[in-house]
Amino acid sequence: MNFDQLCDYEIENELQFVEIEHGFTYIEINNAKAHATISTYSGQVLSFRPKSQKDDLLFVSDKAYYEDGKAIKGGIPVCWPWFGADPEDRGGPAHGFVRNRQWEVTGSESLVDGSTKVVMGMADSDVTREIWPHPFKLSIEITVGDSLKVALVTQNTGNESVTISQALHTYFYVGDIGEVRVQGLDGIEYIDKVDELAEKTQSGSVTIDGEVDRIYTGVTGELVIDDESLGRKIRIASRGCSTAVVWNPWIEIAASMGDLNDDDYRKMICVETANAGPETVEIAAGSEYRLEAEYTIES
Ligand code: TA6
Repeated sequence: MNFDQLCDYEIENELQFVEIEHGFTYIEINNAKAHATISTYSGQVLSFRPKSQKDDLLFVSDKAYYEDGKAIKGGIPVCWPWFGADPEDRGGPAHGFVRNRQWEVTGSESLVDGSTKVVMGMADSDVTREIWPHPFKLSIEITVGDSLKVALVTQNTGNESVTISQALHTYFYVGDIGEVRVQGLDGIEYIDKVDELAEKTQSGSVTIDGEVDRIYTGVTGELVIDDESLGRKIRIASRGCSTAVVWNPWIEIAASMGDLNDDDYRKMICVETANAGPETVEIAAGSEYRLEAEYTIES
């Protein structure tokens, strides 16, 4: 899809395409309610800021890689058709292969409530079937308004059922990680990836004072990131899943990552809407599956 073809999806004074120095194309949405930046490489929201807010919803690393085949560190990376390591041990990349490649724009729309919707997608090809031997259509619907809505829609276009795991691996911007509490997980069981996959139960809010990498299972309600340092709360309403992943790399892992500054661990937290860990999703031949998240900032 060349730049001229993309421009067919422009909406005057609302949705524009911008070519970026490193060869990527961004979708810039600016409507009466909010501003958002979305990368067509990786199908990834990089910025969302309601007009009423001074700070972005999302964290993006200053040292993020913008290179074909690499993931952009920050925003909302899409992990699909697996979360974590390749479950079939075929040597596929961590967190799947769609955050590392170009998506097509397939729709854009100005909605009656003043929001703007854009849709991107991809389908199986010789290249994807080498990594994951299944036919599919994948699309991401992004709606930018008072809230940010993201829906990841998997269509099984083959003749056999497929099993996937997936996540919206959202990096939220926080003022200072020491003043952040994740609410809504009290009493919920989790797998602790920094303690040999021990099964534990959350007591109270999640606070971060060391490396945290947890897969919470059986999550039913809304989650809230209460950030006292920015004086705001982020509400996360998810559908199509009962798993939430909470990740902060803390000091040593942040320092070891080439695409994070040493002190970035204080400025971010990942709270992920996922079908992951024990929760995988089987999609029957010819069916589709929706994983949805809506993010609202309150201050
Ligand atoms: O979602 C948490 C996690 O799987 C961590 O285990 C950590 O490996 C992280 O994601 C890596 O994310 P990245 O975007 O660096 O690939």
